[in-house]
Amino acid sequence: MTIGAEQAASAYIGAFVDELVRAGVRHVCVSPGSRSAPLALTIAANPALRSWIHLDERVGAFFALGLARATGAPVALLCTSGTAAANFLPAVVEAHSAGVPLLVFTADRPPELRDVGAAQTIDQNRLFGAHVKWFVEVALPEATPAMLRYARTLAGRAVAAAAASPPGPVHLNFPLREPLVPLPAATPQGMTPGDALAWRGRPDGAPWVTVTDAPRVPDAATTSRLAARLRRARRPLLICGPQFDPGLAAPLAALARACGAPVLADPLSQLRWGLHDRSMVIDRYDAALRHETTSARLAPDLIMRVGEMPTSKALQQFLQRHAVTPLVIVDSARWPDPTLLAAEMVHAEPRFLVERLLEAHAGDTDADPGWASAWRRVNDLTNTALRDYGAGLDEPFEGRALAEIAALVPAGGTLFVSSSMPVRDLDAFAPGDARPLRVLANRGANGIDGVLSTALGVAATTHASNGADSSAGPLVLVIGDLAFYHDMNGLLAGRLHALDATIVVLNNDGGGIFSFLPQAAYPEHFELLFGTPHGLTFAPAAELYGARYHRAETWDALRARVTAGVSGRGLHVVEMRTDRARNVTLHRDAWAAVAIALDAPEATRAR
Ligand SMILES: Cc1ncc(C[n+]2csc(CCOP(=O)(O)OP(=O)(O)O)c2C)c(N)n1
Ligand SMILES: [Mg+2]
Repeated sequence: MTIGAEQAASAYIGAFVDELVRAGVRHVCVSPGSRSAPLALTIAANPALRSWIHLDERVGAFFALGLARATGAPVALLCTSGTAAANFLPAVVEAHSAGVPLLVFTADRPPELRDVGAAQTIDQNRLFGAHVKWFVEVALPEATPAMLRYARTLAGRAVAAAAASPPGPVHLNFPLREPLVPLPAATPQGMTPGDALAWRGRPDGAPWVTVTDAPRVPDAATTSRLAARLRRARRPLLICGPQFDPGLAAPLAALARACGAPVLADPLSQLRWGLHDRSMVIDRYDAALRHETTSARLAPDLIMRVGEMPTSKALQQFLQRHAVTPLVIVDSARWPDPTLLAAEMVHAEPRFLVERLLEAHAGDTDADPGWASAWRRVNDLTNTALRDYGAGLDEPFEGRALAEIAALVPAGGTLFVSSSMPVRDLDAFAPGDARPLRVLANRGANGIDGVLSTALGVAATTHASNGADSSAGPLVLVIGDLAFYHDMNGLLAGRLHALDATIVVLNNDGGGIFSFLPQAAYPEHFELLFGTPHGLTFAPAAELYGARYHRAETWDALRARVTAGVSGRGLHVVEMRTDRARNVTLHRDAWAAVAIALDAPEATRAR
């Protein structure tokens, strides 16, 4: 039996989508268009796939990024040809930099309609350049057994490539001919068993090809060499930067204890908050290390770092100051060392290495017992100084706002922080505790774009939004006004998909971060080029998208509104106004309060 071209396309796309499901894909963010219709219709018809419609492709891609970050599994994106595809770029860049698995599907004209002035046609070949792990110009649909095997294998390979460590985006560009609707494809009769397999897929829902990506586990020699180094160190220091493996915290905290090493925990390390042993966790280092004598005095003789480069500039300067101290960095495959100080780069999955180091550590350590207690004393004094400083303020202060909001996220919930000051203020001002929290941010490329959309993608997986599908608690996003403005289109997803999220906008009428940077010394052009005031308030934006809106002018109001948001349904926007210039003064006063505490004799007294 011969089948028509339209039916061939249906069989081919059907096989591809069938294999996506068999490989574990569950979510597809779809934007409207006609060239992509055969894929969109096939995806929508598959009950195992959830289609999330997004009118704005840039929003859809960031939403997919959030979904993929939250679920840990590849999430697919689909759009039509032309600039629609180009709008995926910012999120693809972030996914590539941050190691988030995305399957980017773009529909395209077939070869005969390229470079001849056909509508909505651009060169989509390698559109995302070096920002994807794999690019495939997909073959035109055909329904021969060989091409169905190709479609099935392609889907399996794409999912595996996106998920393989380090995860990232892959781009498949699909040339499609008219008619752009799938027609039911009758399965040919009298096929060989092998050909029938290509048409129907393997029995029992098994994937066409199972891909094994064995984790990078360190060998015994590496483990025992590193364990011996840690054991011999007198002043070992562990540092955990941004990382999203929830299973790393417990073994890393246990290793810190076993080898007498304080562990500096970035707010995105998943180590600052949680039920694990937090006795060695240092969470006030950003403020403490701004104090020169403390930063000079607490000199380590071995540093082991896991995760991405931490956010704190004071910590970066501390690493430069102690450049002679051997620095060992552990990462599955990347080179996360902008300091260029690494003396050893260990390419192993951090959790596996840490677990093996813990096993190899017989319990003995040469660490100076005063070393960890000196760090703890500094941490405690800094903690008290910052807490007292914040408590004494009755005016809005962004540092205190981050501490207050972080304290209100219920155990099991997610705190998402925007780039710019929110992530830095969380680092400096929010102490950890025993609540298991997930703390996320787009720190791959540090963009202030797509933050609302990414956070709402995460919110789509929380318990309230998703019923019994998920155990994750509510989501709170803290975002600056420019980042909020940049991604206002993203709010529509909250309304369309009935998501629950609490969004706190710290509105300082511009880019507050720039007042801390050297360009602040150029007042004649500062406001125009960097301060960038806009004079907006976000009540109308909240109203446009059906979000509840409140302006919080006092700490009590902020607490009440965030508490109502996390226990309620729907989108809650809470706006707190701050003043950029005053904010700089308040930060400097906070560092001064810490310096007074660390200058006191008890800061250095041996216990
Ligand atoms: C897409 C993008 N554009 C520009 C920048 C540069 N940038 C970094 S921080 C910042 C200001 C952000 O302002 P806001 O979100 O209000 O946060 P605030 O600094 O006030 O805390 C800008 C423009 C960026 N990181 N990403
Ligand atoms: Mg701002």
